[in-house]
Amino acid sequence: RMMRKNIYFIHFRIKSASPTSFRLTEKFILLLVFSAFITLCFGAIFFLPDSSKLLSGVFFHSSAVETNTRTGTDSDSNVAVGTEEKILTKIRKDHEKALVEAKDTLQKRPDEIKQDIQDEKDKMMTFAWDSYKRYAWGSNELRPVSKQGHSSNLFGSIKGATIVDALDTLYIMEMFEDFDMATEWVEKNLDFNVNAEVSVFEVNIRFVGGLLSAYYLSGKEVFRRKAIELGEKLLPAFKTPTGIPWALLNLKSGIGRNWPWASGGSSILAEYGTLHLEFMHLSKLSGNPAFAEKVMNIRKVLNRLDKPQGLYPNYLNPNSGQWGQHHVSVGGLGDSFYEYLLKAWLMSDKTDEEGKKLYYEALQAIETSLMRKSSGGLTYIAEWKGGLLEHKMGHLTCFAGGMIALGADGAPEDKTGHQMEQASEIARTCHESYARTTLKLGPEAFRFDGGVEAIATRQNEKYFILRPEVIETYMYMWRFTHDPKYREWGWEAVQALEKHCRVEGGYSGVRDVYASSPNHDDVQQSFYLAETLKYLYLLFSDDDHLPLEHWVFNTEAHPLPVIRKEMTDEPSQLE
Ligand code: DMJ
Repeated sequence: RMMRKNIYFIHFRIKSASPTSFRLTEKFILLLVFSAFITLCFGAIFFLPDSSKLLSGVFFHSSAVETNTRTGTDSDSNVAVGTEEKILTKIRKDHEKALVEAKDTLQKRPDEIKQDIQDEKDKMMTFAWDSYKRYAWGSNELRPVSKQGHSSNLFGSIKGATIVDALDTLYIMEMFEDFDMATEWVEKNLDFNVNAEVSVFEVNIRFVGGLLSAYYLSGKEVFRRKAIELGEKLLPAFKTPTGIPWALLNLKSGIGRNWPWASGGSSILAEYGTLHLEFMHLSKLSGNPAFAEKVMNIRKVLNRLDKPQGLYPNYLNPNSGQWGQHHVSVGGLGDSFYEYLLKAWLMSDKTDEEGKKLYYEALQAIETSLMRKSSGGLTYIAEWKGGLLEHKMGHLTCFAGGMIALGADGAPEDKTGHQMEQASEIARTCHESYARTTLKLGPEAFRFDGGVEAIATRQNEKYFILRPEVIETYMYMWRFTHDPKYREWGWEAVQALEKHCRVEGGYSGVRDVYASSPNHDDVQQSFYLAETLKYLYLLFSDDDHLPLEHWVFNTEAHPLPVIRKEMTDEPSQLE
């Protein structure tokens, strides 16, 4: 507006000037234009690329290379050489200055990016949320292409997964009107009295985790009440001979079972091993020790078992308490078990020494038996099947960069630097898995065999479903190193998401990241709002926004406060 005002002002002055002063102004303007032209010419000569050659040609009728080969016997040319050298030295200095400035700009870029992404993230979250509101309000997820609700059977007939998963993101991004709207929906509509089978793990990380975070951030009692109510509904899942819970549970009958495809009726490591954080908080908030007892018992069962090469197989039979197939993975079926060992220690104000010991021992076994470097120098975490390595790394496994960075500080035997190095190498590999695709989005799994590195070779591993793990790792790496490349990589992901995943009715996954144009899967996953957009936001936020010393993120990116020894039941304030 100021500029427009100035323009009006100049316009007015010119119009109202007398004919004489008008001619004077004309002369003045002419002079100005002329001197601008001269300045431009000089500027072009000095600063255009290859200006040294241009200078040599224009001023000395010889190239800089020729000058260097001169003998210096001719006095005229000696003068020229001297002058030229001065100019070249100046150019070199200017060049060095320009390099320093470029480096500075690069340092500054994250701030610019930050501004862009702060605007962009608002737009992204607003768009994802508004689309869900418009087309799928109350359903679990949104189908952004067909513009309707989507209900995954992971949640039985519990509704509103996106609402509960997004609550804390809305709060953190200060979208308070939407947060209030979501709160009202929870109060009136979130109902766990359903006669349906749910995934204990999924309901715990998304619903219990989401409600707990919403409670700790906002202090609203409804979230505490609902989290405890749901936690109580999950308790029958632990009624097995060993106390290792079932994967699936009917919330009405309390009858549980395991996935029919899981080795000999086994429970899954990443599922029964990813209850600890939420259940410790449930005990704290309810005063009921049962929650904590159930998850501590899982530890006891695991402690009694032999671990092949110190590794934890993905399958454990809840009846016999014996391992199923000896498959080991830091990706699907195993991933968040390791994450929760470390985070249990951190969330306990570093009092859970057993969690700490188990985490660092497991990480050592992973390093020895699963972590490998490709011939092209990329570090990856392979999978282990009955003693044989499968040189494949999942998108899910990419969270490990962030986990290892988060734990590096407490690493035993001076291994902090070593673990930070591992974390940064894993981040680099995962970035490569994005960079080597056409759409610049990461495949579900990528391989290091048959002559490829960090590339998906099987058609059914080429999809991208808006997963957060790679951005999660960038966020942790940024917090611990402040290396601008992590923000740049995050920004690359934003651009790819905007270009290929954004459709008219929200954000969608894509079926093949190597295709020349995206084929959309028509699902806006609830974890896109819970995790992907939240981690992106935090990647570009200041470190004191949800500081890692005070908050521990559950595996669905729901922040839970560290339980201080002296902590009361009062909700924490967002820092
Ligand atoms: C999320 O639900 C959680 O991060 C979980 O631990 C693994 N998979 C999805 C996101 O990819």
